[in-house]
Amino acid sequence: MIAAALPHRTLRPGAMNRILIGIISAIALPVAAGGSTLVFANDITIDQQNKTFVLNNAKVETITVNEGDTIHFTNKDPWFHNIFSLSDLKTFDLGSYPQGESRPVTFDKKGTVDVECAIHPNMHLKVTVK
Ligand SMILES: [Cu+2]
Repeated sequence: MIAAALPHRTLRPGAMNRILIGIISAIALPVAAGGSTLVFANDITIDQQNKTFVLNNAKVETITVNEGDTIHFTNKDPWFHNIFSLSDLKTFDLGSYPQGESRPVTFDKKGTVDVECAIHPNMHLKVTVK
């Protein structure tokens, strides 16, 4: 009777990493080949400054965001603002809050949302969610 000895194999340092990379590639490749696109939600800050909505230090009256994005409404004025919307797509009321405070709204459906301030009727921001 002949005992066939199996070759004794040990993994060299780094071999496990290569195996893991191979496994990860096998999972990731079909996704890439299928044309799927991973879209990550963005966080956007819109300031309330001089009783206007301000994006990157410039007055803004319309903005387009992606579905799932969150706008952080940050009060930079030395008085209160109360940001709200009565739009069917996204009805919200952030309440009154002072300078330095920020409150988030996530826009989770496609369409248009009119954002206003309950304290300053001239403040308007149209958010288009695509
Ligand atoms: Cu206001």
